Amino acid sequence: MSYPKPSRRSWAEPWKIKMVEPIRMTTLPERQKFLIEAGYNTFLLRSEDVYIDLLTDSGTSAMSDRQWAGIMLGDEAYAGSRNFYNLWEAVTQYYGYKYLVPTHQGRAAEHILSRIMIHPGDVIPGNMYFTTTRLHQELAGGTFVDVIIDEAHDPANPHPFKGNVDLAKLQRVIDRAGPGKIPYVSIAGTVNMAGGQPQSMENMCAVRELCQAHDIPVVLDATRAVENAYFIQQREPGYEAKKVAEILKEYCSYTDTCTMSAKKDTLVNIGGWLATNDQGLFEEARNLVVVYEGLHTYGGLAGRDMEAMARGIAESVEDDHIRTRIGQVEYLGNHLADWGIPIVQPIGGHAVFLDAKAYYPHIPQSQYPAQALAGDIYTDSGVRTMERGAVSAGRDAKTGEEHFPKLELVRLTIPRRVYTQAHMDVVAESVLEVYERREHARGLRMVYEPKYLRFFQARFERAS
Ligand code: P70
Repeated sequence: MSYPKPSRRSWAEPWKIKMVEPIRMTTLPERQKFLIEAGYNTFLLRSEDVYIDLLTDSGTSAMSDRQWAGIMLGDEAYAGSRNFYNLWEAVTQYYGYKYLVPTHQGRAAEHILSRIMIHPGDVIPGNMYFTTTRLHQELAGGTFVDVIIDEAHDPANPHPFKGNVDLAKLQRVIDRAGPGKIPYVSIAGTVNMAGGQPQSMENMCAVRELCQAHDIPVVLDATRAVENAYFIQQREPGYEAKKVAEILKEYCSYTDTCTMSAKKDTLVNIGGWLATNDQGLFEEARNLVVVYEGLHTYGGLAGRDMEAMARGIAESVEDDHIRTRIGQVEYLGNHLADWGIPIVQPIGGHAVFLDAKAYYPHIPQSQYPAQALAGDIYTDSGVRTMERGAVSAGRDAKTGEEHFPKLELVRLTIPRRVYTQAHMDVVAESVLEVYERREHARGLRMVYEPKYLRFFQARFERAS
């Protein structure tokens, strides 16, 4: 008897499970109560009341036995810890920067960088805003200007590199502001708020060239640069035979400095850094870190955290690891797309993004459809997701008007090495269930709005 040969599950995990953490399923009435108590904000739920936690991939990865072994080798000296030097070596080896200042997480590096480089009245162009990055730029007196390609704002556009900078837009910003008012160009790869979309190597090179012509430094948000490197390997001609590690190093070589939230790509629960090739910036950052974080050889971290990070960096650039990581995200995304559920295309590196405007077209953006959808998915199945739309976009720093971004999304973010294929199936079934009941969905109104990064702590009620 003949049968069709099944296609290979090429993303199967290059590891096996050594330890498990029980999770608990709740009942529907319990979840309805928990969501109201949390003010319809998934950030305010208790993790114990969550079944599958897709809030974020930040600090939620599973460490390897090698990393846990490194935890036992923590050198907890106040100054000059061995683990600091191991981390510095790993950052230089894999990302290529000469100098390293560790920080407790990404926003701490953004804070220090912004304080040093930005002066009141400065303009910082970048490939779409990120919440914490933009806030630190604004707190330092700068204004962020989005120069990403238009395709990035269209959830259905299948452009393979939706993280690319529109060079004409960047040139216009430079002409208008004058290069002297631009302390650096802020590049992220991948672009979180666009749906985890990558930037091509070609585009990065072109940005570099344009900046060099005007003597403007390029600063990379390297938080998910390994995932970006994988997409370059998969999609950009000339890179298919190169290792992800090689691509990562080339990508970073077109930048002067990077900030890093090591809680994502590098497979640790806490940590970050600022790395640079600019000795003057390094010395200033090393000095400022002692004001806000801790001594320059630990930056708010324990020695053991730095060791886990050094080891995580090496694991994170392995081709087998990254293929599995993104393969799992694509597995979930393709499942949903096959059922006709509106998601951002192409599927991103760290998450699948639901297009809440297409999901709930009857809910106006002023009633926060993505916030409502995240709540509805939690109520259905205990799966926790995150709003990435109007609530996250906040208000204009000058006018106080609410931003209503084109992208009104719910992010289903996949932690690394944590959940199984069966978990992905449960998530897909719940998203489908909520989609089938979409006509009955209702919007929300905000009843409490904090001043900074409101999405973390805002509270809502059902709109009448
Ligand atoms: C997420 C997390 C953090 C992050 C990032 C990029 C591209 C910098 C940072 C900051 C956590 C988060 C942060 C703000 C809003 C929602 C969620 N992203 N750059 O879940 O790093 O968190 O270490 O200070 O994605 O996407 P850190």
